[in-house]
Amino acid sequence: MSSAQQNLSTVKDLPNGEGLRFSIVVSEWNEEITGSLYDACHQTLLAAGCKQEDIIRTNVPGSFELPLAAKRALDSARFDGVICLGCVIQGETRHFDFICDAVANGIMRLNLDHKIPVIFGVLTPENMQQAIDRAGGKHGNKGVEAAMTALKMARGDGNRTKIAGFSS
Ligand code: DLZ
Repeated sequence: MSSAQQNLSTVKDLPNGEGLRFSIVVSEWNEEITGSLYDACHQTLLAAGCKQEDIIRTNVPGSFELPLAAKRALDSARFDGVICLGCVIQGETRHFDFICDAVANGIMRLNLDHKIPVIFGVLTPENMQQAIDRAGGKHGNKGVEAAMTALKMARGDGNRTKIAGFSS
């Protein structure tokens, strides 16, 4: 995740995406932010060698709906990975906490229940400026990171462990 301390959105060592199919689920809340996340994510997948026709975008009304749309994509058995993109901005009530907890838990559950990676590409900033900074601003673009993570996990590079004397 990008932060004031580090920007992980630079594309180096882009994993090979040839032959991989991805679903990208995009929340319509804070559309100017999620649109930028999507554009960067989509471009990264194309740069990795994914075919345009193998990248399917689905919109949902808000971040709370991301896990259900991701589950539908998983159940279709059409994809090697699902990328969830959203932006929940902290408000004055506890709504923020409920949405963030529900989305994070829902996506984690899908990861553990299915053999297909589901990526948490949801910004949870305190204000719009922090969101802008992470959606193509001074802290990079989390959409790039989400695509990189999806590529690594879909290829299996993200779950290989090297322990002395043991190869998985
Ligand atoms: C209701 C709501 C609010 C207040 N804020 C956000 C937000 O900042 N980001 C976001 O993605 N969605 C928000 N939503 C909508 C909820 O995610 C959800 O769509 C509704 O509660 C309906 O289930």
